[in-house]
Amino acid sequence: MKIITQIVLLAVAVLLWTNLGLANQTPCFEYYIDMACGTEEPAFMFNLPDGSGSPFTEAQRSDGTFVDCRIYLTIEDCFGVPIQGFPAEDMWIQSDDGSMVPCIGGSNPDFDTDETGSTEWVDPMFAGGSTPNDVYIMINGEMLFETPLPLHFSSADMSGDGVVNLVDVGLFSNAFFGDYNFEADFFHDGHLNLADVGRLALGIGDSCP
Ligand SMILES: [Ca+2]
Ligand SMILES: [Ca+2]
Repeated sequence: MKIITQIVLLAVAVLLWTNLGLANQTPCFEYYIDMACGTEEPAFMFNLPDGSGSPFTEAQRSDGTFVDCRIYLTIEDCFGVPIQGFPAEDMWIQSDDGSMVPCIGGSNPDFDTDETGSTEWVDPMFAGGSTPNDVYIMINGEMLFETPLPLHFSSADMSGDGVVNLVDVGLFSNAFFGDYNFEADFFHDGHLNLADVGRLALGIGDSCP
């Protein structure tokens, strides 16, 4: 696995993992996150509710440059033994203010942790709403790290109701004309133009599964 840039983030957390029948114990887990694009610069992704938006490998910098921002998460116990089979459904990405609205399961990683204790976010999320603010990785409802991911999301489902329809076209129109608005910069290059309209057009009619 080629990891271009290593991060930084390491935490030790204690969870009750009832799936292992350990509800009366407190197994110790260590979590490691790597992001291929590093954490120094923000990156932006475009989501659609049907999962046809940007994969994490096609995030964009502020100037529109494409960048691979896939996320690797590894879980080990406190003896360094990989935790295999940790359910993808118990891990997700969440915005701190709820402004990014995933479909059910729409921001989980791509698979349960494998034999190395690892999973990845590569496939596009299924989501609406937008996140100029901070987003975090959650494990069983707990924030994994206090450091936010350097990722921001926009979506043609601007209303965040799980479908792209005329309501969103109206919201886009309001955001498109006037001062620059991050929420309408679907092809994220710092400008609102036909590339953004094109991404809206591609999304019209899409809905959560
Ligand atoms: Ca909508
Ligand atoms: Ca743009």
